[in-house]
Order: sequence, then structure tokens, then C-alpha cells
Amino acid sequence: MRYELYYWPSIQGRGEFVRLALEEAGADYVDVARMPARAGAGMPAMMRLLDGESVACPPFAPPFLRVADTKRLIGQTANVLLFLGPRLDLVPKREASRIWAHQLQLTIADWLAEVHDTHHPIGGGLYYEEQKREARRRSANFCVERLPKFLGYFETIVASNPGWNGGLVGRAVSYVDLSMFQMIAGLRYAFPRTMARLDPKHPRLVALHDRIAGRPRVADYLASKRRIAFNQSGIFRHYPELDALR
Ligand SMILES: N[C@@H](CCC(=O)N[C@@H](CS)C(=O)NCC(=O)O)C(=O)O
Repeated sequence: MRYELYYWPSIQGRGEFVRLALEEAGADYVDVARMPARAGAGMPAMMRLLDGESVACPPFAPPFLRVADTKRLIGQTANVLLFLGPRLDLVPKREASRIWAHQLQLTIADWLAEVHDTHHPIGGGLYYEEQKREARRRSANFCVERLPKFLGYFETIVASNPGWNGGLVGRAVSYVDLSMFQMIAGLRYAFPRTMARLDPKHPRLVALHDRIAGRPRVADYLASKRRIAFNQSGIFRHYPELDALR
């Protein structure tokens, strides 16, 4: 099966959670918006699907996935992973486990939205410089209260996973584990001081991050040009003044 991933071409953003699953599975996929427009791809191809009035099941925003053979179009990060999980063998087979994986992925989506809001608490359409004061208050609350709560929750989930000692769901690597790798990596980029304080309290998540980073396909991907570097346009941004735990 050939997959077409559609996402903004210059940031990891939410697209990265899908990329990591496709990369870990060695799936046949193209990152459409990063390809040249002259080949019928690139941003114009993505905008055609986003703006097209005749598109069935149109997505509200990227990332979204098109299954090349069936022309199925699937939006919402967690929903894309719900669809891909069994096809890429990145989730256990039992329905109860799949729903559990999806629940954890939705919690990661909530968490990621809060990360975004640390630098854009008022509006995504405004510059950071226009909401710096609010961002400072928001990120102080995030670093002191919300971040430890999310990390603590997921640390407990790893500890209580009866299947695979070290992962979040079942016995083998799941797409939720890949997403947790991305969360830890992104948080370390955005909030290095805060994470240096919090990492030691969450040894299972740190070990999970390291194990995922060392998986052969993921390691190849991270070292490749396909992995976009963290930058100041993405969801994880490093503003020293927002890195609140000292
Ligand atoms: N809940 C959606 C959120 C999608 C989303 O907010 N995408 C961002 C980029 S990461 C976007 O392009 N938003 C445009 C907009 O909201 O107008 C998901 O998880 O996929």
C-alpha cells in the first residue's frame, strides 16, 4: 500500500507523529508537500485537497493521509494513527488495546496543544512578539503544573503496562511509543532547563525515548535529510524566557 502524507513542508509539527510511524514500519510513502510542485506535488497539491469543494471527507487542517490506491483521505493526527496502527503493525490486535492506544494518543494530542499554547496563548494568527506577556504566564503554569502532570501520568502508564516492560501499550513497539519519543525530544528542545529538572523523575520515559531513538529505522531516519530539524516555526520552540523551571 502506498501512502501520501500531507503536511507543512518546513516544520516537524503534528506531521512528525505520522512520519515516525511510517518510517519505523518502513512503509512506502511520500511526503507530498515537500516534493516539487512541478511534479504535481508540493504545496499546491496539498492546498487543492484542503480547499477543494468537491473533496469527499475534507480535512480541516494538516496532517492528513491519502491512501494512494483507494484515494481515501484521513485527517486528524490521532485518527491517522488509528488507521495506520494495525496496517503498519504498530498496535496490538485486540480491540481493547487499540482503543487504549487511541486514548493515549488523544491525551498526547491534548498535551501537544498545551505545548503550542505556551508560545501562542492568545492566537495562532498573531506573532509571538504580540503575546509575549501572556506566553510567559502560560508557560510558567505549563512548566510547573501541567508538564509534571502529563509526564507523571505517562511514567505510570509505562510502569503499569502488563505486556511489554518499557513501552506504553502491549508487548511490542507501538505508534504511541514513537509519539512519546517525539514529545520528549521536542520538550527537551523547547524547555531544556525544565526538562533537565524533570527527566530524572521519569526514568521510564527517558529509557523509552532512548530505546526508540536507537531503533535501526528510526535512527536512520533521524540522521537523514527527511528529518526536519526543530526550529522556531514549529510547535516545539525554544524561547529561553519561557523555560520556566530553574
Ligand atoms: N487536531 C488536529 C489539529 C491540526 C492542526 O492544528 N494542524 C495545524 C498544523 S500542526 C494547522 O495547520 N492548523 C491550521 C488551522 O488550524 O487553521 C490534529 O491533531 O491533526
